[in-house]
Amino acid sequence: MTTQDSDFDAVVVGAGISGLYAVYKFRQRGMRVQGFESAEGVGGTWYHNRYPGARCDVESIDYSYSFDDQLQQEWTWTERFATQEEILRYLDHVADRHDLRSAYDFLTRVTSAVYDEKAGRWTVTTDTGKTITARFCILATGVLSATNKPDIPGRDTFAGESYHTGEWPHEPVDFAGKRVGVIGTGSSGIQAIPVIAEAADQVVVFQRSPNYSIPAGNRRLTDDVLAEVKANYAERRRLSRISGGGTPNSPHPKGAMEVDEAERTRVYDEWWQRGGYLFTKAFPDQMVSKAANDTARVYVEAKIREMVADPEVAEQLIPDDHPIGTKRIVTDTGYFQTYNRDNVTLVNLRRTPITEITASGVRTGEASYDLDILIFATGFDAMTGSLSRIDIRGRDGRALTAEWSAGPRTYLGLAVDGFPNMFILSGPGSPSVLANMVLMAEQHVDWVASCMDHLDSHEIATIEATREAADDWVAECNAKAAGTLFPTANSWYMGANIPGKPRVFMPYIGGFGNYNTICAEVAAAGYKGFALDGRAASADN
Ligand code: N01
Repeated sequence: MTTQDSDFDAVVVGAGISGLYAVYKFRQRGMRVQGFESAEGVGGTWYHNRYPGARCDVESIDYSYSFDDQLQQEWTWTERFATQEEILRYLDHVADRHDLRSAYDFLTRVTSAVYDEKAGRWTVTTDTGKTITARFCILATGVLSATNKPDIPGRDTFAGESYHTGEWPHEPVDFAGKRVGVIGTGSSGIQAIPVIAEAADQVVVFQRSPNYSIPAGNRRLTDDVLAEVKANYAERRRLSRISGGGTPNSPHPKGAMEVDEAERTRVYDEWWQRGGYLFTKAFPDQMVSKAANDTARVYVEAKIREMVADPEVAEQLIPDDHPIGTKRIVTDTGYFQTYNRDNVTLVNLRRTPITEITASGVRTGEASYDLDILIFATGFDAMTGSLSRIDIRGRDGRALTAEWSAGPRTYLGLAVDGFPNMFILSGPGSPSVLANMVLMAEQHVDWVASCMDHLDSHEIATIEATREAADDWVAECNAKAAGTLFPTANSWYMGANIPGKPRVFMPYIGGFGNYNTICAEVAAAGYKGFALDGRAASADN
């Protein structure tokens, strides 16, 4: 390889939704782009999370790219909430349609990204021994991709088949006649358990914390529905971009405490029918006022009691440790009813914690459960885990992990002071997981591409967040979170699921629409809060 062959305009780490679009967009600008992806194919989260029942909790017609109008007109989503398989097929199609695979080295994990101050370039090395340099380093590493397998005593001694939902094998897992244990009742566990229960002989659910979950109300999309959506796609996308969460759904005009009980129930009935995590958005005060939240909580808890035949089991499935919505509400299909089956057992780890995993199964303080298959639905080192697993170094060899030892610090979620020409896509400090991740990715990539246009047209080599701007943005993110009920939950949003991880509410919770406006204003002001070629930008440059 000649030196020139290994020098690129941009390196894109990750071939998920944001990485693929970044490659597309940067190539449109005429850039030489090198992509790296640790998996064998494209898709990111949707490549790895193949567990039974895996589906998106954002409607398929919204959870899809908007940049290619012909694509959105041509593609036919079959269900309201797409399966993992359908989303992966879609992303494969996008990659083929725009020849995006050719930019990537697959089965290649980036191990380090180091900024060379003298050259003003990033040096990126991989586990395959490849080293390249690039002017821009784009981290599209995903927010729910670094799996968390808790350090339970004896974890690796289990002699049967063992899987993590986030690293699911490509070959089908045969549950027939098997005794299956599932540890974890977050979105992954709650989606997988009903499907596994249909096939397996026995399912034992090891639940540490119950979760709120709302039926998806999934259905096939008819030709008429699709025709209407497609005729109005531009408006649908416009509404999504100014919305709080990146979909065209807006809450009731009044707060839950401003309407009478009949109206409140009518609204909750309506949002219950819409299905899934959107329930958080029924009333504008639901996530900021405990009293308002309690009305939503009581409504959902009554539904759980209706769905579960055994009242004692129902009580154990009702959360008592967080306001509804402060952990992501799960979007399920038949979850609570699964506990009415004879072959499903709930083990309440709050009462009897797991003491160890043995060769034959799981032991709690009270009993031993012999299993053939053990599934870890135990989540992710969310938002920062995929970044901290790469040795990322900015000016003076400063490590990103050290800079973030008290929690992630970014400006706009996009940039970090001391790390010039590095952009994080959909990461901490941006609306990220609180928004529709596809439109989020497009917004970030479009912003970065416009920024590159600005740099090039002004002959500016580097852009870097100022420390002051990052400090202010972190303070703004914290203030926004503090005005809500979210920090009261031990959620992965807060880093609370990973022992030793700093407790910081990581996404920006000021709303996707507001965030888009802020990013546009920063750009219009000559990249306010950024230093261009080492000089702090001001409103008049
Ligand atoms: O992970 P989680 P997930 N012993 O962290 C339990 C998105 N997603 O993969 O709460 C026993 O939510 C843990 O218990 P606790 C979505 O944004 C979306 O399910 O820590 N249990 C919890 O029950 C979602 O929020 C979709 O007490 C242990 C579970 O494991 C996010 O991904 C589908 C334990 C982990 O739940 C993460 O969801 C799937 C231990 N030592 C995922 N350690 C859709 O689009 C952990 N747990 C629908």
